[in-house]
Amino acid sequence: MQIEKYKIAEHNDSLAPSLKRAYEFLAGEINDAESIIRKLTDFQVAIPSWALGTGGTRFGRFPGGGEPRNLEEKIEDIGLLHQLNQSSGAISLHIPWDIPSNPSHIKALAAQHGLRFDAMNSNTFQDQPGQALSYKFGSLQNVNKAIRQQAIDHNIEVIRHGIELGSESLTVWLSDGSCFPGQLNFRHAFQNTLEGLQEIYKHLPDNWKMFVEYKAAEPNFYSTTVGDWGQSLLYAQKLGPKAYTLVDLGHHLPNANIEQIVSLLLMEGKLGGFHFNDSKYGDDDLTVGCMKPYQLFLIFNELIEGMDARGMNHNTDLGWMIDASHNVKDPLEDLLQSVEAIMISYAQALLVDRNKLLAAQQENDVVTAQEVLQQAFRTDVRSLVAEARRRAGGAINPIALYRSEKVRDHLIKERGAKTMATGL
Ligand code: LRH
Ligand code: MN
Ligand code: MN
Repeated sequence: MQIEKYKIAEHNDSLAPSLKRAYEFLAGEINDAESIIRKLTDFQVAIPSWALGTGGTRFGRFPGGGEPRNLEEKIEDIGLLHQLNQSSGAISLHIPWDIPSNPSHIKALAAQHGLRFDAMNSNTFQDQPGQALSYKFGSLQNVNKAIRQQAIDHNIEVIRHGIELGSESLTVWLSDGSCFPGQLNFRHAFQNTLEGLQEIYKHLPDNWKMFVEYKAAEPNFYSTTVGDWGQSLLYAQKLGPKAYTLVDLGHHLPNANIEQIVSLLLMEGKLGGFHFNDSKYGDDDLTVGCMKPYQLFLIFNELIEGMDARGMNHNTDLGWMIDASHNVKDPLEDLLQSVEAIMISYAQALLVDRNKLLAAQQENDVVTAQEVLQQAFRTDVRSLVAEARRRAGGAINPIALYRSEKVRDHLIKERGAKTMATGL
């Protein structure tokens, strides 16, 4: 379903006076609101195809109704999000959950909704029906060469699907590792994995990037073969210039300083992309910004500092993706909240007075450095983000409009109350 343009206009008219008051006040308080609005308008975050259904827990799955039944409906859902916030102009697919049976039709449908295809994700962490060999003891790391080859072939197939759709990157996340001491020879596991990645790398078109995603633990709980940013960077460096590290916010050991990781990866030109989410305990995949908004701001602060130092384009030079989904919210409302949290943190980080911060750092003036950061973080930028959205043709309050238009009820009527999207 789509929301008629006049509905967005009516909604915006009703909220325009209060937005105008808030925005004009803020624009008078900060430097160059217009340039921040332009950056916010350009900034697009890819939505993961697997977040459109109510995510599973290890113990059960409770679909909420009206979930997309196929890739076409997933694209329609993201089209709707993009209509509302004008910041979700890309989709990230997971194969085989989203095999496009008719790629040119899928490509055209996405284009109709103003969406492009962000990174393609491969899946060698589950066995699929009819699959010849099992990944129970890993995929690229496996002691069995035939299993390694099966995983390599799958990744090459994912690249092929991506080429047909116009994607330009492959994200490889491996669940490979071990659950018990002694289970695995770490060196052999690393070498097998590197050889497999090298084989896959050979099949990347010239304009493609490979993102090597790391994760500290789960499903393996003793060792993970791409367990942290150091290991991912090691693979990426050995692979070559098209390989980069991908940071998923939920994939670190507790209290890891993610902003420092980001800064150093950027310095090395090896940060490729992001999976945004939030967490309290582990890879919780919660809504972005719901637990640690200050951490998110500090990460964006380093992103902007590092990207500007390297002359990078904020929107196009890194892969921005959400990787969040869970089981108690309407997935579309949840994604609207996640994108909003990203835009807010980005806007706050754009407000940081970099010259003043650098001067304070040079003088070891710790108090001023903290003041500079917190001045930006404590600025309420919601009207700036809403104004950027309004000017781009989106809704001033996407969730309010989604609710008043009863989108979920329509989706349930159209698709049924018992549908379940493919995914975790
Ligand atoms: C692994 C992960 C990875 C997968 C996705 C479904 O935890 O973050 O990105 O592809 O979840
Ligand atoms: Mn991820
Ligand atoms: Mn994850």
